[in-house]
Amino acid sequence: MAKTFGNFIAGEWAAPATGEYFENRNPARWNDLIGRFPDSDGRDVARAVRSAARAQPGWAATPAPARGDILRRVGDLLTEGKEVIARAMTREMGKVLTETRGDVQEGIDTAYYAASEGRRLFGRTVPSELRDKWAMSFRRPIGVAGLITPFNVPMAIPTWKMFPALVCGNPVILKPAEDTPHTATLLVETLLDAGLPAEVIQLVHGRGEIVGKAIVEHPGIPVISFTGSSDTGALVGATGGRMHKRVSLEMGGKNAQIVMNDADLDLALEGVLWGAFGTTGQRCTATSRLILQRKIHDRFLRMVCDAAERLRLGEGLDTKSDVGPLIHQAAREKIVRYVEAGKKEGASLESGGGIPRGERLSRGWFFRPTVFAGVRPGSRLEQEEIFGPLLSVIRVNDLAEAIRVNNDVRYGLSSSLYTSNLADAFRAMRELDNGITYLNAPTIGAEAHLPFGGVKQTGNGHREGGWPVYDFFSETKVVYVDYSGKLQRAQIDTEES
Ligand code: UN1
Repeated sequence: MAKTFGNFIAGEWAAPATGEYFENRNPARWNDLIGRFPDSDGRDVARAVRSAARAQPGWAATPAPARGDILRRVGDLLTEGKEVIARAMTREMGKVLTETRGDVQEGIDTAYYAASEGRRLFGRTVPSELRDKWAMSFRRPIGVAGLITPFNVPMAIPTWKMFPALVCGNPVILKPAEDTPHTATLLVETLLDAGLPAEVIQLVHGRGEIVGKAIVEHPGIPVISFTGSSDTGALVGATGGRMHKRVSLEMGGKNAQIVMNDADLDLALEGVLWGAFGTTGQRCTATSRLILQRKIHDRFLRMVCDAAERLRLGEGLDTKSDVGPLIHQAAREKIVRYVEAGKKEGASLESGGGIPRGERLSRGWFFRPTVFAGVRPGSRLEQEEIFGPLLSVIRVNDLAEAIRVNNDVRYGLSSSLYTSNLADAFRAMRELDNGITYLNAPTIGAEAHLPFGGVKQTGNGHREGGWPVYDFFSETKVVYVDYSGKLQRAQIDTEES
């Protein structure tokens, strides 16, 4: 009998108001039921907000270094539990164990960064333009933070949002993806074990269109951080705008790896395999376009296809597997539809393109690593975020054309350029229209202590990770202290001056 899990609201594990649950199954093996999780609704969100609001004054009054100390313990506990959490994550999400270990490691890195930030959270002191007057800024918490996170990086992405929000003094409500509720549960248990006051964290499981929507629309949640599709992000942003909320949106990508004639092709090959087929292509940073300069096009395409065919599909817990399944049936059906669209658009299917045969993989949502060549700039395959193991290859004449193709999409998360020409590298750094550019490295691999995010319809100007996220989760307060003993008027000319 599979376990029934609860929400974590008002300091205890609780059944949802609906009394309904949804099943969480292993995407590599449908008959493996992990557990039943709450199919919550707005009533659970409302209770969570009331509880978090109760916790807020006490948490805000806790010195930031002490808040950071709790996160250091979280980092220690995640380190101890890394293998157990990684295995649970692979079981519910599907990606291979090396990747789920990396996902937990990114949470650990984020915890230690946040812990040390508890001893910084810098404000500024600057000179006043007037005599005997002091001017400074410092940070205050905002209030209850609503965090809505996706399935593909089920530990790191919640920690990117949650740990800075907590260090800045805000209680949090987490709504994890309905595909990865178990990893979120393990994260919340870890925070509680580390000594976080219980009502400072609330976990509400359920569907985006019900629980996510209720969080976005609740007037008691002034700050929202969302990672997901650009379409849903637009709805979150619209509601946030109407309700004067602060909203951080991390959305789609259509990332390209560019390979120039002078590149180290073996290195570029390793990069594209990891970028395109790691996490089965289900990353916002996944390489979904490969832009090749004319002279190396045919040779490199062959190298990619040969290597893609050798990748071994399988359950993520099996150490021989390179590529796990897609997250669910609908995700796989979407890839099937894109393969059809690609063929209709006249692109040439060079490798993969179908569901693997054979008993071993028959109970999971597997799809073969797929490569299309001759993909036309502007076509659907070239423009739309696919979120699966499908790589579109485009041929170009020179760097200027490669940059144009890279930039000519609605998204702008990451890009990668393989070249040995220093001048080209610097030109591309400036002109590639993305939040992150990698030189001689794949489109994935962001580190926790640098800003993460993209331009255009990938984001709305905020960044996660690194230092800017601490600004997102705090209000800046400015204080002027006038100790001159007289009225001094800024900007007003006086007779003496
Ligand atoms: C995502 O693509 O959804 O850069 C986040 C990376 C990871 C984070 C990925 N550190 O690939």
